[in-house]
Amino acid sequence: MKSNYNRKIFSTLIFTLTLSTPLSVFAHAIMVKSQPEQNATIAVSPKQIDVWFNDKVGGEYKAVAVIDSKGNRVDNKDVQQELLDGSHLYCTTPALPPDTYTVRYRVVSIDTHIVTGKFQFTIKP
Ligand SMILES: [Cu+2]
Repeated sequence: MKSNYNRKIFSTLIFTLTLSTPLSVFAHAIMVKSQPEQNATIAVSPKQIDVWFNDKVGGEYKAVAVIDSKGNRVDNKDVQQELLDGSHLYCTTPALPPDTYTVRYRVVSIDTHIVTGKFQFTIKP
């Protein structure tokens, strides 16, 4: 109860600061790079999916999911955030058969905004 209240105060404070502070200080997260790259066609299943943002993102509520063309989630549900680079999230995947996959991500920006997005890559036969 108390920590929820504190979190609300903190969020409000961050929001207020965001209005009066240059964006570079409390950045809204934007995906800037991924591995595999967006719309890439690759010949071998990746072992890991990497997503990088323009700034570090929050450790809570982070999610990266890999979905096959039938809508099944196929990643190992083990999303992690790099300790020394908080802008980098990754999850591992089992050996994936040829298909077009959609990667969906969700993060909380330092400016407290929730950011979701997706991109695709294809493993060719
Ligand atoms: Cu934002």
